[in-house]
Amino acid sequence: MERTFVMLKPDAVQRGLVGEIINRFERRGLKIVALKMVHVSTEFAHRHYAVHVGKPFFEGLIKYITGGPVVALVLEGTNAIEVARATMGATNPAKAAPGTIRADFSLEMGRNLVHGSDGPETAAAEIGLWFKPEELIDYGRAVDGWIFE
Ligand code: IDP
Ligand code: MG
Repeated sequence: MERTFVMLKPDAVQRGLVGEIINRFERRGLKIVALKMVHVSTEFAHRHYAVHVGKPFFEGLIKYITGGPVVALVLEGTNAIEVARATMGATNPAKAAPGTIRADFSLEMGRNLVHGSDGPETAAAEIGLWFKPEELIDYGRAVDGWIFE
């Protein structure tokens, strides 16, 4: 069982796509173990996107992500990190496979709706950055036996 950090970016909130996007992760079988809305500061956005400091798109990315509230969540399930990213689609919506969130609802990299951790270390770091331990809820679902073998 694995956990990943997912963020619905400000465009997802503004465009009324929060339910649609969360629905896709839920239908996949991923379990929501944490969920909140946050309007992040520039300082916090720099910490979240620290790996991209200095890149040409960095300042635009910070403006984008601090431009309105986001919805942050932790998802749990088999191969959650890989599965969440596959459900999102490629970073560039033009290259994303049809049926993915980014392909179905977006056009540009700088407005690609959703973030997902890219590996186990990043997932642990991002979950720790965005959530206090007590905000992660351990619970079972009656249907778990029909999703997890
Ligand atoms: P990811 O979100 O698919 O992991 P990253 O390479 O980690 O992609 O980039 C973080 C975010 O920065 C992307 O989701 C996208 O919003 C933005 N971004 C990345 N590359 C570009 C670019 O070349 N132009 C504009 N925005 C970009
Ligand atoms: Mg990334």
